[in-house]
Amino acid sequence: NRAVARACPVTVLGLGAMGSAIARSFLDRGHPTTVWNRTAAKADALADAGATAVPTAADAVAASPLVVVALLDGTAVEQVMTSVGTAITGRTLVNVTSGSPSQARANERWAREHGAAGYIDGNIMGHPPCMGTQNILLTFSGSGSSFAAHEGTLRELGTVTYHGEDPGAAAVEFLAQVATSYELLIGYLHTLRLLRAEGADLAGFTDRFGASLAGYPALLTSMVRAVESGKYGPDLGSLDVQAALMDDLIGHRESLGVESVRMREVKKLMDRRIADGHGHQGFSGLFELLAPQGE
Ligand code: FVH
Repeated sequence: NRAVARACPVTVLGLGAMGSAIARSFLDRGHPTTVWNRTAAKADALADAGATAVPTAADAVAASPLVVVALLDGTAVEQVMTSVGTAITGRTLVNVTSGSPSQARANERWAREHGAAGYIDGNIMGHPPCMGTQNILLTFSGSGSSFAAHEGTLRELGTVTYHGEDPGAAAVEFLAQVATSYELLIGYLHTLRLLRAEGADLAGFTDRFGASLAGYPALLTSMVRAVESGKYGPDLGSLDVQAALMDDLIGHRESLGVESVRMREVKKLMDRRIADGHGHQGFSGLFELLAPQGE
């Protein structure tokens, strides 16, 4: 119930951009909030706003049943947790520091071995000033009972999805989301280079491309169906036709001196697939060439 969730005391370890925004959000919603940061001065503004700043991470953990960790990276989490030790006993540890699935699973083991009530791994997408709004996306996984106990409090931070008991699952989702964005955005930057070299209207193109993204969910759905079934229809046209188009795209980039390494890599994959006798299939079929080595 929200009244209970609002009253739950919370501790935030790490008061960088993200940790400060989280602590501020909890304070704004009436949670008794204890904070700790390696550089103590970063707690001053939050203390002025009503948080309790304490000198050690162990003191901070002892103060609340729910402990949120927002540090730079996995190494920082390891160092701070080592200093916390058994003070974590009986507390629920929510780590929203970005990291790998294996780090998340190791953190869960550490928390269990030190008597924590539960471990929840989290990842955040969004800008710290948006904390406490639906524009912040939080993915969590780990102890289901701990998540159920603190779901109300965690949902106050933004739009939450829970990915099950595997503590590594939230990191899998986060890394997949971020990687896909980077792949898309580097393609977009390449295109802006090309458009600038052509003297075209970059902003106008961006508006049109943005509008075309509305068609992507249907395309992605058809691609994932092809990948899951192993039946690769001619999604964007047959590879035979697409490969010829790729030659034009690469030639255009190179004629303008725009870097084309990644596009050449895609073309190589198409050529391999065609050479293997799959030229009638679509782009999705390249999935077959992206397996981890040895698979
Ligand atoms: N800020 C963002 O936009 C992104 C959004 C996506 C997710 N990330 C992840 O959130 C984690 C925290 O990021 P941050 O933006 O808060 O990072 P900083 O502002 O640089 O603050 C880092 C805090 O970590 C403390 N710290 C670093 N190393 C140690 C250590 N060895 N021992 C103890 N604390 C450590 C640092 O303390 P100090 O330098 O102030 O003393 C800050 O409190 C991160 O995983 C992002 O990937 C944010």
